[in-house]
Order: sequence, then structure tokens, then C-alpha cells
Amino acid sequence: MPPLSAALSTHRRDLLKLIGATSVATGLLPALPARATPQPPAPAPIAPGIVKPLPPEVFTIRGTNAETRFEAFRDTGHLTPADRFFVRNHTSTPRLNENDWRLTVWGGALNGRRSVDFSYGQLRSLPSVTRTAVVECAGNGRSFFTTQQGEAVSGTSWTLGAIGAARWRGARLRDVLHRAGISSAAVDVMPRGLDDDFISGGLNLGRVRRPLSIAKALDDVILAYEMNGEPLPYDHGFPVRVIVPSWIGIASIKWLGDIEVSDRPLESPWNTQFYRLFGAGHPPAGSQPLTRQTLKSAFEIPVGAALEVDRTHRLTGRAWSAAAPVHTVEVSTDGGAHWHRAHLRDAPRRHGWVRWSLPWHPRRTGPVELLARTTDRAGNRQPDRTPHNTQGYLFDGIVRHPVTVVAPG
Ligand SMILES: Nc1nc2c(c(=O)[nH]1)N[C@H]1C(S)=C(S)[C@@H](COP(=O)(O)O)O[C@H]1N2
Ligand SMILES: [Mo]
Repeated sequence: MPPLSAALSTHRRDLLKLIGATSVATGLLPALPARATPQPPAPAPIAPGIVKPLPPEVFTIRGTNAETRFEAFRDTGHLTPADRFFVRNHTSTPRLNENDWRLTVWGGALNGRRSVDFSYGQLRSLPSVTRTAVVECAGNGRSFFTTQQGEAVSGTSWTLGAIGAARWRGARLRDVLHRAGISSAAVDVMPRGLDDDFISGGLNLGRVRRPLSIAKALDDVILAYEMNGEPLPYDHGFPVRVIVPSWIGIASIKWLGDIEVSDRPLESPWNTQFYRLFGAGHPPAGSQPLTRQTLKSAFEIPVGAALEVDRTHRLTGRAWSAAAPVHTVEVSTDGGAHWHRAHLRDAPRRHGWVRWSLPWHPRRTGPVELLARTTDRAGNRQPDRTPHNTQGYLFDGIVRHPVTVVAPG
């Protein structure tokens, strides 16, 4: 991780590059024929508050967030490089300094002491674990409630790219809690981020935080300081973030600052008013707070791609399930009448995704909706539609992926 000043000057260099590009284009103007309307260079997309570059061929900007285009995974391996990893920010990325950083563990379920601090160095000197896990937003796929099911939902209109897989290295939350003196009375812990307070509908909801049961906290949660062998990038939680394998993305708090350890159940807006299922068919106060993600599959082909007729195309994509390793992926090129088993290119494992492929030799021109569906080893299979919830969480339905088969050009 570059020191703050270096990062700032990188940012300045990027700005200069933009300015440079503009003046080069301006310099060309006199040479253009008089009739041509000068086209200014397309501005680089900007999501307020995201530090890393967001090239338009990789990301779709959605408010303060950036979704990875699924076709941008095609030439990546099993792991998602940090520069292609989606960003979900409630506010904006803080540029923290690891030397000033402290993790404070506090609350009513610590033996004797009121709070215990860990420096970055102390956290890094604890035994480390490394594990591959996807981080997937609870709202990934949300837009399909509307486009496929005709239902209104609130929240960011993600397609399927609010997910990425990385190799995370860090300390076990369990070890940190034990070192802090957690008592047997603990029932919940609540990690909280150091990013700005989140304002929603004019109300200040405070800093992003969400409780976690003690059972999960002591199981497989890690406090990660590395992503794919490098220090965490600013946008993904530098210097330390929580990684909660198999749970919805909001559990994996970035820019971790403190953890409350409580002998009573904890609440925050992120487990009461958000991240429950609301609406018809759900209790008035919503379902239980969401924990585990669902299962999905996706094509690594641009939506609306033109594929030549009478040629063999290699359809590729990815599939994943939070409940169990992927068992099968099936693809239909005729609207669901026939399904073909795709070849799995990775050994299916929990918390990861698998790359899959299937050859396809279309013999007729025209529009086609490709379908993919996955089944996991626990027997879960993607349904034709997902029961509605007003905030559009946990979409798991089969997604129709339109392409066009065209005559040879
Ligand atoms: N402090 C903090 N942590 C956070 C968030 C946030 O806005 N602030 N967003 C959460 C949500 S909703 C998701 S889906 C994941 C996204 O992680 P990423 O941006 O590294 O992809 O981070 C989670 N952790
Ligand atoms: Mo999320």
C-alpha cells in the first residue's frame, strides 16, 4: 500500500492524465474538416468516493458503487484481481493510515476490562489464516426482480456483478476476541467501519455496523489485511476489513475500527430496517436478519452480444452457492426446453465460485435468450422466479441472457 502522500500524488497524476488527454484532443481540432462536429473524449466514469480507476469496459457506475461487468471476468482466473473487484460504498472510501489505525474491542461481555486496543502490527503478529471467499452483496441480481418479474424494489439496480472472489489473509476474529478477554456471556459482536456516518432519507444512521452471532464470530470470520497477496486496497477496506464467509456482503465490514462484544442481542439499522425480507409473505417487522447468501450463475458474455451462425462458440460463465459447493451447471439455448450440462473448470469448493464452459453451435440467426442454472451439493437449485421482497435481496432466479445470432459478417 503506498503511503498517503504517494496515493494522493497518484491521484493527481490521474487528473493530469485526464487534463492532458483533453488538451491533446483540443490540439487536434484545427486539423479536422470544418463539417465534422468535434467529439470531446468520453469522460472517465466517476463514482464519488471510490479511489481506484473505474474503466468503463470493466465497471458500471451505480451511484457511490461500481459493479463489475460480468464479461470482464472472462479473462481473469478463479480469483478476481483487486482492480476488477466491485465496490459497494454507503458513503465514500476513507484513506486511512495503518500507523494511526487502532482496533478497539469493547463491550459488556469482556472479562474485567472495558476495552482492548490492537495496533496494525499487533494484529499482523497474530497467527494468520488465508482463505478464498467470495464477497457478494445481498442485493446482487436485484434488477431482475423488475426486468424479469415486473416487481418494484428499492436499492441499487445491480445485475449480477456485485460479486468477486479473492484470497483473504488475516487474523482469526476468534483469536482477537480471546485475546481481548471475551466472556462466556457473549451472544453478539458488532464490527463497525471508520467511514463517514451514513445518512438515509435525511436521518443520520451513524457508522456502518452490523451484528454477528457469537457462533459465527468464533467460527470462520477473519480480520483481513491482505487481498490476493497484497495489502487491502483503499476501496476494499484498508487497513483491515472483516470477511464473513458465505454471508451477505454487508457483514464483511470494511475499514474496521471497533468491535462491540455484548451479552445481549445487538441491533443496528443494518439488521433491523435493512437486510431483512419485507413485504407480502413476510412478517410485518421483516424476516429474521439475513445471514447467508443464495446461489446464482452468470454468463461472461456481454448482454446483447452478436454471435455468428454456423460456428462453434464457447459459452463461459461462473456459478456459486453460499450453502454448499456447486454440483452442476446447466445451460439452455432454447428458452428452457432442453438443458445441457456445462463443463466445470474448477474443483467446486465452499465459499468460492466455479468457472464453467459449454460449446454452442447455433444453426439459425435471430435473437436467443441463453439461460444458466446451478444446483449445489445441498440440493438447492435456482428457481424460475424469486419470491418478492421490497428491498430486492437474495435474488436467485434463473436469469435470461439475451444475445443475437447473426449471419457471417
Ligand atoms: N465500513 C463499511 N463496510 C462495508 C460497506 C460500507 O459501506 N462501509 N459496504 C458493505 C456492503 S453492502 C458490501 S456488499 C461489501 C462490499 O465490499 P467491496 O466494496 O469490497 O466489494 O462491503 C460491506 N462493508
Ligand atoms: Mo451489499
